[in-house]
Amino acid sequence: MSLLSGCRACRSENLLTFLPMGDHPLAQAFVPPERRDETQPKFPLDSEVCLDCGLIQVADNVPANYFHHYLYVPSGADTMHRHFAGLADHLVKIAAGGLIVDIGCNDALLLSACKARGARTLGIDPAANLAEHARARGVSVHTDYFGPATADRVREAHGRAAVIVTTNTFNHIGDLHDFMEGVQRLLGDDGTFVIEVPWARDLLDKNEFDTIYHEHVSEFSLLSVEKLADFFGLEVVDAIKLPVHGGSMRVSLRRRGTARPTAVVGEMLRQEAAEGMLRAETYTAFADRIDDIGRRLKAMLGEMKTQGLTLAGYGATAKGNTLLNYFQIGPDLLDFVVDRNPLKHGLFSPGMMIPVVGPEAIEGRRPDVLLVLAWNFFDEIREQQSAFLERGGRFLVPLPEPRLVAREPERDVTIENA
Ligand code: JHZ
Ligand code: ZN
Repeated sequence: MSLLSGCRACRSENLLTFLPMGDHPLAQAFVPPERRDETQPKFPLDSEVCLDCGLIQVADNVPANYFHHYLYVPSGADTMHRHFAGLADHLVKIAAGGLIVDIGCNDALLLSACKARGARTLGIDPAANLAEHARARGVSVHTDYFGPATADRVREAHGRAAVIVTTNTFNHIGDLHDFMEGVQRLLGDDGTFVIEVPWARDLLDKNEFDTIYHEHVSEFSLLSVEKLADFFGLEVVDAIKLPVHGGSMRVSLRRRGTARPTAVVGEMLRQEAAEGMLRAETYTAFADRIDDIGRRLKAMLGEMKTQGLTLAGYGATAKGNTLLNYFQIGPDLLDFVVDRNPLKHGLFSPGMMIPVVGPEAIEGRRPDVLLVLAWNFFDEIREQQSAFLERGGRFLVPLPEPRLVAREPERDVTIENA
């Protein structure tokens, strides 16, 4: 049974439910101590895929005002500072003095980099708390959800955009057609719309099921972006694969006929179809792999616990909460989860109710093993935590396959069967 009436991108009804994960709390609904005993609302998290365009999606259950106050900022990771500096170089070049609008600008990490390079910028984001951070960086933000009405208001006040960019936001959008209608109204005739999102191909190849949650209602194939764009007279003119967030893509769209698509676009579209992104078996095999990983991971954690080791998590991530809740890894296994973001300290992880504390607990409470819930930043975390590794601590990286990482690289082991 499908909770969606049709594909969010291409409107097809050819949907397959392939990973029914059951009811989950919202992935970033971290719980303050005074609400510990309340029952948390849960919503079905049942992944479906459109077999006509390869868009992986879940029904949009997030309450309407959910994004008005937001806990996540990209600035917590050095990797993202470097990444957005590179993107800013590109955007400023193609904007050529015109307005750059970032939809879902968060704390303006990207736009402040654009501004520093001399660009005219405007952020749009519904999170009032984050707009304050953005303004502190000197970036103006229009605080609202994006859609045709917001697009008209912004266009009236600032004119049309040379570049509209949206990073890790397009996958949060429940009504993609409404959003695209807004883009079409705000984008200049010669403008470029740049989308950065996790790429569904990487999700499938690297078992990244945990990046599916109620905020991430879609995981895009390039095929799905192309089909969606077509409804609005836009076309994909370039696509670049990126390493961030477990594998993403940067897709550039323009009004049809205003630029010739690069060869990469056709090649990537062909590959997606040829490599099974429109075949049911690809998704059922993926779901089987995930369940198998869950069994092995839990067995490993249980075994280490029996040995008397202290276990904790690294990264109070949204994706971590999908993984913890789906695999039922709770405070009986992990004593606490550390995270650098102070907004999350003192709270409990949604569902599993594991306490979140600052990274200093790694030295203070000396866990033996850290389950890496921010596996997308593992290189950065590993570098930072050299003292933990030096004293014999080990990381357990859950995906693509559960793997223990110790100080000497040769002691990395992939557990085939726990
Ligand atoms: P990170 C969020 O997902 C939510 P999450 C959201 N839906 C989205 O789209 C993606 O981001 C982009 C911490 N950290 O980026 C900081 C350390 O503590 O994987 C963050 O809280 N130490 C908007 O939550 C978390 O890990 C470190 O050294 O899954 C990483 O969160 C580093 C590098 C990070 O996103
Ligand atoms: Zn579709």
